[in-house]
Amino acid sequence: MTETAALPILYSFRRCPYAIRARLALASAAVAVEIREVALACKPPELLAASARGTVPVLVPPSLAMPVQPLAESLEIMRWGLSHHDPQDWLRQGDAAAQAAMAELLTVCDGPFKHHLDRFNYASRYGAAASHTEIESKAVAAAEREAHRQAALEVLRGWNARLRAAAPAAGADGWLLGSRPALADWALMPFVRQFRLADVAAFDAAGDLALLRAWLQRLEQGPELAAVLSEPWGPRQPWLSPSWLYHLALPDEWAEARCHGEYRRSSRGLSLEQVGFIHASYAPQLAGTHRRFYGDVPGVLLLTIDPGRLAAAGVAVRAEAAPGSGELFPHLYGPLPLSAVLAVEPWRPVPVLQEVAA
Ligand SMILES: N[C@@H](CCC(=O)N[C@@H](CS)C(=O)NCC(=O)O)C(=O)O
Repeated sequence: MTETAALPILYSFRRCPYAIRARLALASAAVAVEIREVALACKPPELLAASARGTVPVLVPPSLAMPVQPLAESLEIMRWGLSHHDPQDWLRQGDAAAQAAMAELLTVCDGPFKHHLDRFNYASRYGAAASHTEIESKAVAAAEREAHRQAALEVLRGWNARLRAAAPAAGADGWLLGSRPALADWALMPFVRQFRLADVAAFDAAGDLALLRAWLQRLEQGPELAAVLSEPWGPRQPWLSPSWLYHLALPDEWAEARCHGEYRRSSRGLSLEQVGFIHASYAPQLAGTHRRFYGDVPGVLLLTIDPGRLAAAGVAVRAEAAPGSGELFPHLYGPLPLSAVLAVEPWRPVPVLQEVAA
C-alpha cells in the first residue's frame, strides 16, 4: 500500500538531474515537502511501494490532496508544484505559443538529447558490439561515443540558436522563451550541466555555444541551484526508512567482519557472545544511540540492515526494552550476516523531518 502523510513526500537523489529539476520547481513554488534522499543502489521499500519503477524523483501527495496517486515523472512533479504557486510564471499560463514551444523543448531534452547524453557520458555502460577484438572494440566504442557527443551538440546548437532568436534585444541575457526563465530553462539546465561536466574543456571552448554557455552559467550560479543541492532540499545522507534496522559500528570491527563474513559485535566494547544479542536501533532511535555511546568516536559507520534478509538467514529479531527504560529496541539473536547489510556509510547526524518553509 502506498504511504500517505501530512506533507507531500519527495523521494529524491541529490545529484539526479530529474530530481534536481523537480526540487527546483518545488522550491520556486515554496511547496513544503518532506525530502527523502534515496541511495539508488539501496532503494527503500516505501519508494518501491509508491512507484514500482523505482526511479527518482517520486512525489507522494498528502492524503488530503487530489490526486492522491504518486507522481513518478519529474515534469509532472514540476507542474504539480507550480500549479499551487507559480510566482515567476514558469508555466507561462495563458500563453499557448510559449507552452507549445516548451513542450517541444522538453520532448527533445528527455528524448533524443538524453539518449545521446547517456551514451556519451556513460559510454562504458552501453558498450560496443562484442564481435570485435579488444582493440577494435575500443576504437568502435570511441567512435560511437563521439557520434553521440556530436548528436547531442547538434541539439545544443539548436537551443543556442533559440536563445539568440528568443531574446535578440536581451543579447546574452536571454532565456529559452524570451526575457525571463520558464519551466523549460530549469528543466533543461541539469542535463546541459551534465553534458558540460562530461567534458568541461570542450564545452567551454565550443565557439558556437556561447549563448548557451552564458545561459547555463547564469542558471548554475544563481541561488536556486545552490539551494536545491544543499540542506534541506539536497540532503547528503540517505533517508532512514522505518522498514529497516540500523547499527553503529566501529570501522575496525566492521573491517574484521568483512574478513570473516559475519559481524559479531553487540555494542561498543561488547561482543555478541558476552551480551547474547546484537543491539540495533529503529530509525528514530539512531541519533540518541549515537549520542549515548558513540559521540566521541571519529569515523563511526552506519549499517543499514534489511530485516527480511535477517529472517531469511535465520536470525531472529526481537523488540525488547532497554534496561532502565520502557523503550523497545530491536535485538538480533545471532551474528549479523553481511548479506543482510544493505549499506555501510559514515555516520552523519540524522536529518529530522524536513519541512521546507513556504
Ligand atoms: N522519466 C523519469 C526518469 C527518472 C530517472 O530515470 N531517474 C534516475 C536517476 S537520475 C533513476 O531513478 N534511475 C533508477 C536507477 O538508477 O535505479 C523522470 O522524468 O522523472
